[in-house]
Amino acid sequence: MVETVLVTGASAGFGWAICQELVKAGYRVIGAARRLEKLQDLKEELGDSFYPLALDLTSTENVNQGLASLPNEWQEIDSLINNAGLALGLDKAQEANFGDWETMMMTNMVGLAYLTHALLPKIVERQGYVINMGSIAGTYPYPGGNIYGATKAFVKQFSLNLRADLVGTGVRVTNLEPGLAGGTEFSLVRFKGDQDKAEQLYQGANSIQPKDIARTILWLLEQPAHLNINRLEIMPTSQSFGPLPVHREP
Ligand code: NDP
Ligand code: 8X3
Repeated sequence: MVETVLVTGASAGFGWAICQELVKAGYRVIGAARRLEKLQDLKEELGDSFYPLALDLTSTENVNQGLASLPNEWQEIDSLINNAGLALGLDKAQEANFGDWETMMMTNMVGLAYLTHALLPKIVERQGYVINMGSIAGTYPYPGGNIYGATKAFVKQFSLNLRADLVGTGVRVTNLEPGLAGGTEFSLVRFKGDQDKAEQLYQGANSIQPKDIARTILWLLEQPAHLNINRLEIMPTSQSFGPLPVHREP
């Protein structure tokens, strides 16, 4: 039986590469995002094993409509890759825009939780898998990471708490926590279209690439059913840890 996997954030970056990798490996993939035209391009490439689903995670109504619109042959979803998400801005909390905070919370937490809640009964029935896209930002604080990091800490704890509830069902849950990753729209979105600023971040860093994440997702899905990888933190070799700063009075 070919498994069906729903991947959010399929119109760019990690999600795009995950869809490519999973279809190549023989899965049926529903790719969800707001930009349907991008998903149609992916459909051109991937063919009948891919279904493009227009869906805005910030609207529960829109998520309901999207799921209800799936044709019968795409209704039986085994596994969910909650990959969609975003950071907006890198301002200090005291200078940040609250609208940006709301968008991050609505997308990275509320949307992710709503979709998971909607699909979980099916996933339990089919003993599937939930893979959530966390981040190192959910563990290590950094200046300007305020709400973005907090949303990823939510995703991490939600993943672990799902494990606590799902024990005995055969459903697996993983929180995947990447560090600096280029080749996606992430920084362009964070810096609101400032291409130079976005590019500078990756210069000389040999950062994680979408293909690395896609291969990791496939590896997770293909682990034997008796193994659950709870959390998986990945960094580029070039990224490491720094000392904690101390502010000193002059
Ligand atoms: P991209 O910006 O390239 O992709 C983000 C995806 O999320 C897009 O497909 C976008 O599609 C989708 N998305 C955003 N908002 C919504 C929404 N309201 N409804 C539905 N889909 C939405 O970023 P990445 O591929 O880099 O990021 C993917 C995930 O990985 C995110 O959760 C991010 O936080 C996480 N991550 C990224 C890292 C990095 O350094 N790149 C490192 C660690 C984690 P559309 O605009 O068409 O809706
Ligand atoms: C993206 C990684 O370090 O820019 O989640 O927050 S980071």
